Amino acid sequence: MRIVLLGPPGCGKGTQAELIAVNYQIAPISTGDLLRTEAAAGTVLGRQVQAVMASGQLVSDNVVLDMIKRRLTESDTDNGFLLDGFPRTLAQAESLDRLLDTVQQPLDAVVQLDVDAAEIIHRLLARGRADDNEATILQRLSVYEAQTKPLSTYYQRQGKLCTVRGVGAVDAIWGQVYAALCSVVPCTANNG
Ligand code: B4P
Repeated sequence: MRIVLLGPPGCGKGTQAELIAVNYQIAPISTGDLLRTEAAAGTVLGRQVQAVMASGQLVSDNVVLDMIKRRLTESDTDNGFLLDGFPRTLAQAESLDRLLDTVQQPLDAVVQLDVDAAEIIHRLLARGRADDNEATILQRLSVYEAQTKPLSTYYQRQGKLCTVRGVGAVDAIWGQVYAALCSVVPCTANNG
């Protein structure tokens, strides 16, 4: 299974990504986590990444694409992968499609989690990560609307988009995500 998880910041991507990865036994890949690891390493690139993330803007497509290309060559992705927070721009989505076309392993499904802005602000202020202050959250939401939201139409046209409302208990949302994935590909997960 090759799956993309789409949705605004704080919609529960990280939470549902873990459940999908465990149940389908595929590699969870979060570009946010990869970028935070780079930032924590304190390299020149890491310091640049840290500043961009703190501002609520997106890190450049080239940096993110290089990371993803390297990560997808690792052997734990042989059985499939779940991309959490990638792609976030049309250019990233098109590059991913080209990359997967060359190995004849197209995406199976794209799951979009829908959560309204008020709930997102409430959740992220409660989480309190370095980029979870109100000004940065509003900036991230506006970047999402402008640059990432158009990806729903992109994947809808490919017939791969499933949308799930991401509000309520985590387990109940997972049940809907699983049902949505089963409507696209036969149910093979161990949905315990
Ligand atoms: P990310 O790390 O992807 O952060 P995020 O969008 O805020 O999502 P996250 O996964 O953390 O939140 P989640 O919904 O799981 O990106 C951070 C930054 O990295 C970006 O702003 C950007 O600068 C950069 N970046 C990342 N990918 C990039 C790319 N491809 N291109 C360019 N730049 C990129 O969880 C949020 C909170 O909600 C948690 O506290 C969780 O416990 C809670 N929650 C989850 N489900 C819930 C539920 N059902 N009810 C209540 N709370 C819930």
